[in-house]
Amino acid sequence: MNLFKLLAATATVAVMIAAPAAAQDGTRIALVVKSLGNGFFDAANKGAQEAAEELGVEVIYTGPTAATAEAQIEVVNTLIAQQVDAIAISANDPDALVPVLQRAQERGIKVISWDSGVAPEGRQIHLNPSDVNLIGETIIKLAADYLPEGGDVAILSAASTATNQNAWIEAAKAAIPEKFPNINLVATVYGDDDSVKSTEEARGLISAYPDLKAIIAPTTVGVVAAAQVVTDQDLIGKINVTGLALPSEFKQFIDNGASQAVALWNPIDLGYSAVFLANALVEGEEAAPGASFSIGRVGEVTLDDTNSAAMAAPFQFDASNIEEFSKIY
Ligand code: RAM
Repeated sequence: MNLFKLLAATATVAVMIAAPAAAQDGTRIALVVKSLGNGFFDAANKGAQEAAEELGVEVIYTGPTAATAEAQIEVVNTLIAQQVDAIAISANDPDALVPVLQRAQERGIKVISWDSGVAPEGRQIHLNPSDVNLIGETIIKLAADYLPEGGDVAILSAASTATNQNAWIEAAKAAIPEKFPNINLVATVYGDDDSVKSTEEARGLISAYPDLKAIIAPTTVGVVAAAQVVTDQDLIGKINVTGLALPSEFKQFIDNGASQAVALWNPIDLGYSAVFLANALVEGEEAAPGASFSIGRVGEVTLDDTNSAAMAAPFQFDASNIEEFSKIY
């Protein structure tokens, strides 16, 4: 690998962090994230580097500075030029990346999506963190559990095109009428996994909906921003912030009461598992419905009819356990 060429090519769109792990067999797997500077993806990279060491491959952690599909296309083009062996991407859009990822596959690069999926035409495997319907139901339940009388809730999401959040929101909406009939979802807004935008959107929700009882943010960036706004506006006890949160970033808001509980899967395990799947394809394993793949110490996954699989169930964090988990991720 020509490091100078690599750095020059990526300088305008992304910060490239070459992996410290020594590759034994020359295999290079790129872990492309929605955006850099997100603690969730940093934790996933921790697991990815662990898998790299175990498998004797190199993992290149990369992504754009802003969570957009356009910026990810530039990152992928750079990786094609570098002739990496595999790309494992958490996508900012299910469709916009398909052409560039098809081009990568035509050049012999194996492509999987993980966390946030690419449409089946653009990848060989997709790894969901957990079952999509289960996550959708979980995020509504987290709000409903603390609203015995029901009431108005709003969703603060990530990018409006994010595959994962959109799928979870759809599943959440589908669960409301039957399972949570007194929950009234008044709005869904998008903070783009950007702290500033998420803060503005949280403030907007609070001023537009005076009876708001909960903000559900199925994004680790949005949930922190919303909890900070609730704290700053002295609304603790009036608006419960919940959703998907990284315990290390969110513990302070369980401690101060801005949130009763949140959920997440293990992001370290997710990055680790993605690298195992990408490497299996590099080693010649075939992705097909019904095929099983080892994800190392995390276990095994079997592909469904869209070549997708799910890693593990989400885990709930509250005052009883967030301290312990905040030390891990
Ligand atoms: C943010 C990202 C990521 C999502 C988590 C829960 O960090 O949007 O894709 O899985 O939240």
